[in-house]
Amino acid sequence: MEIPKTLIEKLKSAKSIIFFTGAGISAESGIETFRGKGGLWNKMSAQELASFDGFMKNPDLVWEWYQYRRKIVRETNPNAGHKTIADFEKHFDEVTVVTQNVDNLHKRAGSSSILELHGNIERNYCMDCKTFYGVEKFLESEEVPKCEKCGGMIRPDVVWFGEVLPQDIFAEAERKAAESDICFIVGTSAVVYPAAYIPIAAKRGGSVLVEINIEPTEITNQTDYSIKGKSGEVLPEIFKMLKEIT
Ligand code: BJW
Ligand code: ZN
Repeated sequence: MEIPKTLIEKLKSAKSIIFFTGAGISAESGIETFRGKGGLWNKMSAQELASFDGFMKNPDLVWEWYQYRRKIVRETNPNAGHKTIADFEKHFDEVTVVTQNVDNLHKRAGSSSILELHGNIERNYCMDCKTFYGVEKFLESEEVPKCEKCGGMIRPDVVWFGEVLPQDIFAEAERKAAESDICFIVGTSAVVYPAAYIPIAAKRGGSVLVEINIEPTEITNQTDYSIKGKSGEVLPEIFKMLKEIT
């Protein structure tokens, strides 16, 4: 793994950093990615499992799939990539994590400013009265539970295909991206929109784009630095080099 010295120099004078993260950052924790080798969408239908229509067609199947993934999330832990991102807060005035992940691992690693674009698998809400429920509430339910207040169907608080992202969170993410000095793009294929506009907003605002991924992606040719490697190895190395010169 080759970390360019000029990147470390740029980091030295940076004040505001954003990390735009995707499923790849959690791969080393044991959570499957969606695309690429071994990705979830290679063996399962995205349309059936991650869309409103899919849920309405077969609610219990979709619910069961989310319960299965929740169990995996609870059994895993943040890895060196998540932890290093949290450590960046010790060195920079402003560090924002903009994540497409729903797994809560950035929070568990200790990051304090996290914008979740696609929701959080550890929350549910009632489709009728919009009451929110924590993950513990229906942990043992094998079928879609009913709301305690109104009897409505409970669904995971995640953003499915065709659904609108939480608008205030997306707007805040765009603003932080445009104001950032450096934007790390970590472990994402950068094919899902509108989330993939975040690094573009950063670039338009003059930010330096740094990609960390085991493979080239849709955004690679727009980045200033593309570092090939696992995020759990590359991020700690960058942080180590940064500490050595500051
Ligand atoms: C490593 C590594 C290691 C591995 N270290 N790296 C054009 C413009 C705008 C929208 C669209 C458009 N064309 C189509 C659309 C619609 C659609 C979309 O973008 N589709 C594309 C796939 C084509 N977008 C939507 O539907 C969005 N909503 C929307 O557009 O609303 C507006 C609207 C509403 C109504 C009508 C019309 C418009 C919503 C998108 C919601 C995405 N939801 C999911 C599921 C979330 C819940 C759940 O988890 O179950 O979000 S899908 C899935 O993809 C998940 C992810 O957050 C998202 C992104 O995936 P990510 O994180 O990039 O993962 P992978 O697997 O793709 O990549 C992993 C990467 O890691 C790889 O590159 C590996 O190499 C790498 N890696 N190990 C470093 N150790
Ligand atoms: Zn309700």
